[in-house]
Amino acid sequence: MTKRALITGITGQDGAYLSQFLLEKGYEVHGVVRRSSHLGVADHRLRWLGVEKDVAMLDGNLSDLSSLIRLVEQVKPDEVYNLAAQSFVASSWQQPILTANITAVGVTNVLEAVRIVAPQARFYQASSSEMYGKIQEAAQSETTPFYPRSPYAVAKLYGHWITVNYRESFGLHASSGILFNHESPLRGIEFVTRKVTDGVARIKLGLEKELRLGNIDAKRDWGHAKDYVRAMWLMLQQDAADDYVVATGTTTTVRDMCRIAFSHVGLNIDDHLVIDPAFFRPAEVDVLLGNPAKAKAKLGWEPQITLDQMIREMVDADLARLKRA
Ligand code: NDP
Ligand code: GDR
Repeated sequence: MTKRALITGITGQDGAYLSQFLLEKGYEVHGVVRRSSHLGVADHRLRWLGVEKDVAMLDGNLSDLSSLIRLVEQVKPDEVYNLAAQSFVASSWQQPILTANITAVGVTNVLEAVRIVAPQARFYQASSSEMYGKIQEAAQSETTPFYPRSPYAVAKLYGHWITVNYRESFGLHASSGILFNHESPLRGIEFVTRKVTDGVARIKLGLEKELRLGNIDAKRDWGHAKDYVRAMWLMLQQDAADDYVVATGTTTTVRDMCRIAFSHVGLNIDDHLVIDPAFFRPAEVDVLLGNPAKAKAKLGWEPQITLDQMIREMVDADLARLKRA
């Protein structure tokens, strides 16, 4: 029997890689797409991976419960991956209420649609290392206390706990993946890795002279999205639902991540990097470092792509894109 997956956030970075992964496994893939005036470019990431014709795009919105109920009735999914969110931390101070409506309450909408229409379906919630926020332990695991530091992180914490609650209250097979930062050539341009690789490619091609960033002392545990979507799927293949940290176990400053990008094209970071207070945040998460021991032991998951490999892949993809333009 062909398995059916329903993915919210299918037009985002992870939605694209997860679609490709599930299609390779023989799944029928359906995705929720919100209506916008830019329909036609919504599937640009799926097109980059060459899978846009293999997925069904369905009209819905995380803030509209009736649309989600209708889609779950229509698709009859075996697995539901809730990846949709207002996912940019910096924007969450500009749009805190929208962030709460989509990134927090939106999770309850998806869970309700599953509970009412397809309670046997397995559910994945895209939780985040941002929930740890103000660091309390050297390496964060599933038992580390949370201390969110942005409206986004507060919303994600709600999404995490409502997932745990629906598992405990209604017996749903609902798992929460606490994923640390993961990137790729399909990363949104507003996030720091992609901003850096795009900026370095532009400087290399003579299109720009400088790269303006905020807090380059922040440390992140960066992995590749392609590795991380595999962990999402593995969680839903387990007999019992659970929560898992997904991380590399290595942390790097924004500054050192930039160095990888600049040196890949033979440029000196000090000649081009400018610190711009406009990119500092009202509250910062200084250090994130995950402990993926549980995912390794129970899921047999391990990352395969290093930060160096990933940043070089991203710079090369940006160079190729800019040369085509
Ligand atoms: P993206 O920002 O690339 O994608 C977000 C997706 O959500 C897009 O498809 C977007 O659609 C969709 N979306 C936003 N609002 C709505 C809405 N109201 N209704 C329906 N869809 C909506 O995120 P990523 O792919 O990077 O991340 C996937 C998930 O994982 C997110 O929930 C994110 O918060 C979480 N996460 C990400 C991490 C990372 O490092 N990437 C780490 C930990 C968690 P549109 O194309 O129309 O904008
Ligand atoms: P983050 O990712 O907030 O960790 O959330 P982002 O790449 O935006 O920031 C990482 C760190 O870099 C610092 N930084 C800058 N960030 C951006 N975007 N732009 C800059 O110019 C800049 N300069 C310095 C930031 O201050 C921060 O410390 C991502 C998202 O994908 C979330 O959805 C996800 O939950 C978390 O990762 C885990």
